[in-house]
Amino acid sequence: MKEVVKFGRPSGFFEKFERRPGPIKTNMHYCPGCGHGVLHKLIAEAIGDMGLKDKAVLVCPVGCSVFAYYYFDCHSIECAHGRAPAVATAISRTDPENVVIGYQGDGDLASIGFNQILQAANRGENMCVFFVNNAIYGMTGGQMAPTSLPGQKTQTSPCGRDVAETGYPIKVAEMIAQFEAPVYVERCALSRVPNIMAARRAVRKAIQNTVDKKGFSFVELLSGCPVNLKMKAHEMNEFLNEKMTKFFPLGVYKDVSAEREAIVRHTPIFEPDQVRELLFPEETKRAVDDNFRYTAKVFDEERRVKISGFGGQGVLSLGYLLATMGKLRNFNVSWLPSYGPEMRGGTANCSIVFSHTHVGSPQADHNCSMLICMNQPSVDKFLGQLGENGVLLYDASTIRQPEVSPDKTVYGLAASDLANTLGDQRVANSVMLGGIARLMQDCFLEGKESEDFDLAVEEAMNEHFAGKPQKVIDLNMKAYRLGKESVSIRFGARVK
Ligand SMILES: Cc1ncc(C[n+]2csc(CCOP(=O)(O)OP(=O)(O)O)c2C)c(N)n1
Ligand code: SF4
Ligand SMILES: [Mg+2]
Repeated sequence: MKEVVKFGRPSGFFEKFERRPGPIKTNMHYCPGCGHGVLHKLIAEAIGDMGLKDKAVLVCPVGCSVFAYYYFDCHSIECAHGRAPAVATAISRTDPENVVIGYQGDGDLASIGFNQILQAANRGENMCVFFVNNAIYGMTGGQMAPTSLPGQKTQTSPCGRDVAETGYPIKVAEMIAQFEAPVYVERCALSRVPNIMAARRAVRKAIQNTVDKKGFSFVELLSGCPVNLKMKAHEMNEFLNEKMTKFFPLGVYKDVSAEREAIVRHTPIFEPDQVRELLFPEETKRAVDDNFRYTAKVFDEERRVKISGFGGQGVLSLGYLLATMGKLRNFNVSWLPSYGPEMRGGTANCSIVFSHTHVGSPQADHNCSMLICMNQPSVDKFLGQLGENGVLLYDASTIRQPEVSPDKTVYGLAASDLANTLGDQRVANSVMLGGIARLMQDCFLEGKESEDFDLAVEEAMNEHFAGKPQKVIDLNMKAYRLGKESVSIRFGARVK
């Protein structure tokens, strides 16, 4: 008699399972009677028949089906336990032409990764997910799963699942169907032939929805694990048909696939200027004015500034003012404060980085372009971080004249004493800002940009002290102007 093969190996499977270790390269590794093998075949048939071998991306879980990629002749990726929905989201979003197929067990999906699947479903990611509910942790030897039935004996519930202790089995299909976004949710069983044929239809429908970009489709499959449930084949089928379906009724829980249009997601914006314009429309409008584009050579590279002193000297505010000026003039800028637990008297410093392009690290701890010190310990600690050709500005009221290498430029300004003459020690930082203006105009800025510095200071002060009485802004501007005209020490490489 001639042998007729009615249902051969689906073309969505490899001819031989070369990745499988050991000598047997034609059989799957699943136990006899396991539902995974049945579902694999349904998916492989669909991938082959629907011509998706080059487009399908199978997202594999941790569990007995961890090695699903041994078998499927399509793209595949293995994920950390429960994280398949996040990985699948990335694959789907990076290329909408990918046909993303999630595959998860009940421990993977309904326990460690439960939040992941709910969020992916709620976002309506374009993917289909096949959820193998075998009411047990199969791979690890039969511990209770979130879907184990009340009274079900497992390794971790030897007397049977006690709902008073561990709650009730989670009905995942029903939960997912409650969300607005999913288009199709069905529960099937991999038991007798009519059920398997219904599962076959469900698998194809879910995959077709993904091809059509309809969004999230979910098929739960009640599945056998005869080994861990310690059942013979016919007992396993009875368990699925009689016991599991009582708690997990089969059927379609939601199907709006026909009504839903294909999803159109906005193309993500990667252009920093465009993002800035969207987030800060007003500031961008002001800052794109030609006057605000600083073209000085000093800004050809990223510039790192460190400001340091005692807490209470306004070190952080001075840094923030500088950062605000940078922001108002369309620089990318970062401000990173660092201070001890004591607000006054302790040490404080901050890093400010200006750049025409992106800011790498916001930390200025080496190769600084400018170091501004308001107490002696700051000079002692940070002078070594001043880069080649760097500029130091120090408060000459409190700091002795530092010794520097010939490439450095040094500005000294008796900021604390000058602040005292204005009757308020707290404006020493604005006096120092005047010193910064002087050194910027001496060493780096020219023409329009040099003139603009005062305006930028005024705008930054207005923003920084917004809501404070006008006299606060006036006093700080006065301190700034005083600082600018009072620099008493200048020497080094850049001083002509
Ligand atoms: C982060 C992490 N925690 C725990 C495990 C151990 N572990 C491996 S598989 C598994 C449960 C698998 O059960 P299920 O998802 O139901 O798959 P099944 O084997 O039943 O198909 C667990 C807890 C792991 N691999 N990684
Ligand atoms: S342990 Fe259970 S789930 Fe795992 S392969 Fe065997 S039958 Fe299938
Ligand atoms: Mg399981």
